Amino acid sequence: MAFKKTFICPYCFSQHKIREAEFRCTNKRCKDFDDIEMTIYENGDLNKPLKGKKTFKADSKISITLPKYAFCPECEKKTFKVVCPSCHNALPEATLFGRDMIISIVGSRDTGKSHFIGVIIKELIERISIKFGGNMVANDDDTIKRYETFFGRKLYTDLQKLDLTVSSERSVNNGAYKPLIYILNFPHKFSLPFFNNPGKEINSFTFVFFDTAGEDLNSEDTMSTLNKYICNSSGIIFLLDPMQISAVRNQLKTESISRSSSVNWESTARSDDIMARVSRLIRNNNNLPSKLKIDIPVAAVFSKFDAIYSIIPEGSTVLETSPHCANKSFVLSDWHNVNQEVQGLLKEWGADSFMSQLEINYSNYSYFAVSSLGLDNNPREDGGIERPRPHRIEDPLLWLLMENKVIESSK
Ligand SMILES: Nc1nc2c(ncn2[C@@H]2O[C@H](COP(=O)(O)OP(=O)(O)O)[C@@H](O)[C@H]2O)c(=O)[nH]1
Ligand SMILES: [Mg+2]
Ligand SMILES: [Zn+2]
Ligand SMILES: [Zn+2]
Repeated sequence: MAFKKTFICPYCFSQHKIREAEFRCTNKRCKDFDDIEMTIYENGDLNKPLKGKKTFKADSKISITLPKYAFCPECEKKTFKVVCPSCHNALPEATLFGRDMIISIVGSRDTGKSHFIGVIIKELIERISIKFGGNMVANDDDTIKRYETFFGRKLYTDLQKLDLTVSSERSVNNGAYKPLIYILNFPHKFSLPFFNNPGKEINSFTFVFFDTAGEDLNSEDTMSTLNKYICNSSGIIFLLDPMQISAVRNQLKTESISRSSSVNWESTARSDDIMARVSRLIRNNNNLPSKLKIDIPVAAVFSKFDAIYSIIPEGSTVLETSPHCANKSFVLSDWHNVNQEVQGLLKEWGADSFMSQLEINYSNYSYFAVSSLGLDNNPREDGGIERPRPHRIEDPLLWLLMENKVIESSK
């Protein structure tokens, strides 16, 4: 594999050349310094900056890549710890040597982003990665702790639906503004015939999830970290709440709606609005003229599919269980049907403006329908749920992995 020249920091999403990465001294006896970058990243008080060991650039006159270790200019001890020059967080090895894979999850408020993230991470670790012969592990203890605090404990131990995500601008003290970082190890898709090792080669990916609050997406100027997260992504999962479409609301009993939506839908930003904002943002950021389409693949996903299950025509493919994991590949025939069926529903429900936003702005997109909680698992009056048993939650993600040439497709 060719040497990687740049990396995207999985903490602050800024992009740097590999040789711009810095080292941090790990000698406990070395002096502490004010760490401005880390203080800014942690939303701390710059008058009382956080302290940390010396960070410095390696002396790389001899090498164009990053050396394995460097010597602290303060104490002269050897260190192997590599940090991001922008935020000073320690970089995982997979970030420096593997592929970056940011799948951004966007959507207006209440579209089910948090539930989707909470459930897909669990499913990726326990089922999906295993089925494909790989694994997924948290990058650090902090990711494990934050997953448990914000998602795992509620969904899988307390059996409660999640609260609305607090805006990343305001949730300074709870750590919700930090991304969840995982390392995805997948067998190499292409086994080399000359080497007698089919399936032995493993690809590592830094896999990052960032739970955004819907309200942050409503204003373009609060999007700094969010902005980089979206613009640097390898794929976008755009969640749509079917309950925000009036034709759907009219067909369903109001009682089941109130329990799967916690905000007044009329006051939330419309999905086509958010889609337009996201597209404008990527265009500005990547200097893309409006004639050219954005080439990041977009999965447009109906969340909360369980809530509209009753109005889906019998015999539809979206009602069947997802076949991809069992096939260890992305099954194109199933995908084709689902894509057609969901587009059909959107047309029927008059969501034309969203569909044309997608068409105008993106060269590669596809429609999906998922349920994070699962069929017959609409939250009760008191917020109680049964253990999530998701329906087709892996479909959009596996499609994006296929588009990024991580997994194979089959007919
Ligand atoms: N029936 C059903 N409701 C869901 C599902 N996922 C989320 N919800 C409901 O939708 C509301 C908003 O979900 P949330 O994940 O907080 O949305 P976010 O604002 O986009 O993060 C929650 O109160 C849940 O009750 C699902 O898979 N099925
Ligand atoms: Mg949320
Ligand atoms: Zn030192
Ligand atoms: Zn960083």
